[in-house]
Amino acid sequence: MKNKKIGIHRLYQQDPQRADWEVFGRRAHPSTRRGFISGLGRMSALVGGAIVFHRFMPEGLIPAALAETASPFQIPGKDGLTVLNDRPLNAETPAHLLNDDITPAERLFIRNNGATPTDIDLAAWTLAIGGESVREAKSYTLDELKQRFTAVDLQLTLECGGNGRAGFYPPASGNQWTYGAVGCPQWNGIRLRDVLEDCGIKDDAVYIGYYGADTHLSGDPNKDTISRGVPMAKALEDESMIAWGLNGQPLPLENGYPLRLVIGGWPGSTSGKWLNRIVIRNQVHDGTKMTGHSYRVPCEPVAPGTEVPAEGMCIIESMPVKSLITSPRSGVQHSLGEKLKLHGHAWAGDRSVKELHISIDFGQTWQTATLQPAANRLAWQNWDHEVEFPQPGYYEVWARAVDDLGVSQPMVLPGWNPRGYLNNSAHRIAVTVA
Ligand SMILES: Nc1nc2c(c(=O)[nH]1)N[C@H]1C(S)=C(S)[C@@H](COP(=O)(O)O)O[C@H]1N2
Ligand SMILES: [Mo]
Repeated sequence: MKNKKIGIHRLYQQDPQRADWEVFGRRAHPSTRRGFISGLGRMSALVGGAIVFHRFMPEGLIPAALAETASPFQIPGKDGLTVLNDRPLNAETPAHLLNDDITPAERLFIRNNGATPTDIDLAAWTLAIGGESVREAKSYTLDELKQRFTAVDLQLTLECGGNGRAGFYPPASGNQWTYGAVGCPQWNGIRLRDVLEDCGIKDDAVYIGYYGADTHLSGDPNKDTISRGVPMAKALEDESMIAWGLNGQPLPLENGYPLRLVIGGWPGSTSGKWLNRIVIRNQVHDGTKMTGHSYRVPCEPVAPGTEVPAEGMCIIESMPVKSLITSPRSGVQHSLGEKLKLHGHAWAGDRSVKELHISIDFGQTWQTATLQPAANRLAWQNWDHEVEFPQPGYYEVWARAVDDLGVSQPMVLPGWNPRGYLNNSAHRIAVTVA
């Protein structure tokens, strides 16, 4: 059955008590049928303060703080994100709010497949390493991870495989991401490789898989939300991280607090959040959303709208070359005779970006922007440029990146695929010159 995604109001109309549990993890106390036994923290965070009289709050009541808006969630610690779905929570960042070279925590998108874990106990949190191909299964507390392994700080680009899905036609179901399911903060943690090698990797190891503490929307504790992974070669790269920090602060709750994987340059879905277990597999990991059509594209190009059997679908590995114009904001009014300063970022999965081209005449001519090297491998590269306009009127500024193997972003939609992944068509902004 298809996982149906509905908003908070519909959910409460259908079954208010169940909605309490699914949205907030809230359960009434069984003896009194009043008050909360769990979920209070989550509800308090969302309404913006402790609920003083929670003992008397009826079951199945949407808090007024959330009930009055169509998109009710004030996501704690986030600023300016566009909420695409509140169950599971999915929110993207408008391009102009991604202008920082290092993405601030409050501007990093959120892509959840299930319910965010509640009541996280840092002292009790462990990361278990297991699977068929581990020599010695081990478990580490957060303190042990911090003490035993070399600290690493890296800026790594995280982009959802479905970023840009909204552009596909025929449309693909799923979150209709436009441009903002991407960010490049600095991550603080350790190398995944160091932990895997501490346990020992058997010769037949092929893949790793992750598991996290988030829960399935059905409430069924036996179902995983998502459990994906990467081939050993990617897992063992210098930049593949287990992170507890983002820009020097603990990870935001919705971005995986207290521990996550960060696999730079690959679909965001490989960067497991709320990480509590890694398995070293002797076969391609077959966890939830590793198989079928999830995070896969047709192995051979297909005509738009084609139904592709599961056998014809291949796992997405490196993300393609892509760029954003983050300043100015689309729709800006500009004065004739003045130069317009442009700024943005470009990235290319496992590759680097070689050139960034700008057009103000719908692609007739292209100018070359100044492109900075990456802070480290797998971090996005910043670019700057200035343009002048010949006369008053409406213009579009287009940006197009080219990777180190000479592969360019397309202007139009790239290969259509059933789930709407990997749309890396060029970003453009509107400018009115007066
Ligand atoms: N445990 C867990 N890990 C997860 C997910 C999830 O739902 N649960 N979503 C994945 C997907 S599809 C993406 S794109 C990234 C998003 O990371 P972010 O929410 O920190 O931006 O996390 C990945 N890791
Ligand atoms: Mo994703």
